[in-house]
Amino acid sequence: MSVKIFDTPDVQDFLVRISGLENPGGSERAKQIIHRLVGDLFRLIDDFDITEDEYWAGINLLNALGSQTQFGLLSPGLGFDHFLDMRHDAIDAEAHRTGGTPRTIEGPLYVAGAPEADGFVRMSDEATEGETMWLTGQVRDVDGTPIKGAKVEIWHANDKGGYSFFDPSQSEYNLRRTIYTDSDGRYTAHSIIPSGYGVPEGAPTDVVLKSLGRHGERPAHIHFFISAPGHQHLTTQINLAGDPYTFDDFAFATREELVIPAERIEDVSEIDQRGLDGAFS
Ligand code: MBD
Ligand code: FE
Repeated sequence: MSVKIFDTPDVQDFLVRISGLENPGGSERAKQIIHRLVGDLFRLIDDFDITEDEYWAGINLLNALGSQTQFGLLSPGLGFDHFLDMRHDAIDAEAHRTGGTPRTIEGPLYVAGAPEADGFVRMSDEATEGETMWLTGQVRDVDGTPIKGAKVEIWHANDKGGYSFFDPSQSEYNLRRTIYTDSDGRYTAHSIIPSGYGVPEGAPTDVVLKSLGRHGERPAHIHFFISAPGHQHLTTQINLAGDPYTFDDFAFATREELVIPAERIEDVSEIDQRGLDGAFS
């Protein structure tokens, strides 16, 4: 049995009352957005003949997502974060702001207040297992001029794919640091190679992805915020090349230019020296 009531005057009048469109006070923008959002969902219920059981299962899923603070995880999984980046890219293109390292999504696991250092930092605590990774780079403006004192915030997972603050086995701020670039705009971090992240098995986000025949895996990646006075803030990531999920990221964050081949170096003493000098990139 299929009934369609959306286009009836009763439902249309009802929508106007729900969204307060004719009420004084409140926010015009909120009224219009709710009118559209609720209206689109009413129409969807009509068009797909959503049953009452399906509707209440949906409400229960939203409650589960909220109670486990997983909207921030479902959001990139459903492509909203990347869609907002695509809009941001288009806004920049229209304003002729081009060049530089591409942006990509922040994700839900940034934590403010990481320890700060100048030029060089060790990111991992003594208990952190994993293979040593040296991360080094140079912050330049779009013309290629190095920026001294730029703020480089870096955060990444451990070798099991867990992030400090979300993984209780790690100490506070493990694998999260802020580095200010040296006089050449360079920074160097000593850390460990991260593993990819996977959405927790059985979590509400996993339930949604499984219902779509999708997985919740991300390739190994390292997050960056780069900022300097007078410059646009950059949110980005790099991916370590060779991961099976590099171009199959559940969060759609991979961009070709951000896939970096790691270089294996055996002579540690030489690297320590080069790293501390900040003389390679
Ligand atoms: C992550 O580590 C992440 O970067 C994103 C976007 C989503 C989930 C976990
Ligand atoms: Fe991440």
